[in-house]
Amino acid sequence: MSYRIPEALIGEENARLDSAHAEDYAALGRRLGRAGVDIETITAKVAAFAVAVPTWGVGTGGTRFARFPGPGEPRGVFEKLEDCATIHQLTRATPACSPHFPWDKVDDYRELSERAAALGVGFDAVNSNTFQDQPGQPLSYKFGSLAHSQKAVRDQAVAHNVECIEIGEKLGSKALTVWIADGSNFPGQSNLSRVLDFYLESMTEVYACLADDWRVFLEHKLYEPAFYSTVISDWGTSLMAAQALGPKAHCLVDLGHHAANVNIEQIVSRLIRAGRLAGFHFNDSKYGDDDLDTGSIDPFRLFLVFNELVDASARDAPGFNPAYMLDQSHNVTDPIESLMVSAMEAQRAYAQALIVDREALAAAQADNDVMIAHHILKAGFVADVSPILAEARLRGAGAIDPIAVYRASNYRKVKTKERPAVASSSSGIV
Ligand code: RM4
Ligand code: MN
Ligand code: MN
Repeated sequence: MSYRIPEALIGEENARLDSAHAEDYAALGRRLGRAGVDIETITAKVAAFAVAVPTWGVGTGGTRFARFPGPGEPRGVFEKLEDCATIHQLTRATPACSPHFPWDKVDDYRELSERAAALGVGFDAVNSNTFQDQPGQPLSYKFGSLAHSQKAVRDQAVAHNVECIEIGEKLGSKALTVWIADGSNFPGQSNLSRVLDFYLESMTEVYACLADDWRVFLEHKLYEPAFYSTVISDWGTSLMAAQALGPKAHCLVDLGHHAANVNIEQIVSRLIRAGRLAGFHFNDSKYGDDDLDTGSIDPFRLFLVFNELVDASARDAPGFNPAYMLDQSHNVTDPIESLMVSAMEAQRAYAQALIVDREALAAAQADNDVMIAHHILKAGFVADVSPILAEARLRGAGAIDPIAVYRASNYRKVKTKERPAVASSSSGIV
């Protein structure tokens, strides 16, 4: 049996921190209470918040220049599941993982489901991959996939997406996420109208294979790997496509997939308004699709996104049911540590948005009292809600300080022995 962090170690580490934590939680409770916020309500909501971990995120990522693999990396999906389960064990915030095919292909999906269940994790949206060629693949995706100029390539890409749905059904997933790299590098290389028609034709076939309780998430991205035009480049195109396909199609917002300075929270609000927000791929960025850790560069923007989500939930926006996932590339950190911290950063932004006084905010907005409106919103962002997050973990038998327990456990060292490196590990994004 492979190594798992002993529950006793979590208990010991928690015991060390417990009294200081209890003091901090009580103090924050009193502070929030004075502002009319019940800390218990917030803690319960934070405890119920879940964000999925991408299976491709637990391997070390890389850039197009190099990848520097870390020790003890998972060598296949079964080992990726162990790492996902460890992240959940300590944070209690990541009960599901989001698999990517064919990277996570196995012969026996029942065995995979059973292993996941034994580890205490489930499966979120399945991701298709028509942005790379696989060994032995008959036709190349070099010039596109679902929107390729040739029908035979489009058919192959459709068949792959249908296979992903079939695999997802075996794993208990309820959604397919489709991100395509299709686009062009030169003006004139492709017909900008025709490629969108091809995409819609292909996606109509994929859509037809969705069960009644399934959804398809369309993920837009401005550029890269195509550098002149991208077929599903922005939320406008994504929404147009979702509306053309039908009610099961929704628009997924990957935070890194926008032009610099774009107002992402406003995009989120528009998609909610249209009843088409699929959910998120959380990450952070400075320049482009950097895939840096969630909340590491611009936590205020993350808070503003959550502010829209809490606002939508408070007014019961029709069709509002977002799926939360992380999508990051960990090039210089231990992926398990990055994913734990990122899940907690998403929870932090959520908690901060929950404590905003929405009635007072609406009143200030109605009065055009600009400074007070801004001040009310900002009060949520500047509040240190860490004790709420720790309390939610503690109540779920997680760790008050997940990083400390992880380091004390020597998990990575043990896994390095358990998982001797193989020549061609499929871990991580390069
Ligand atoms: C893309 C996109 C997709 C992810 C791949 C690995 O940029 O974000 O969601 O599946 O990267
Ligand atoms: Mn993504
Ligand atoms: Mn991306």
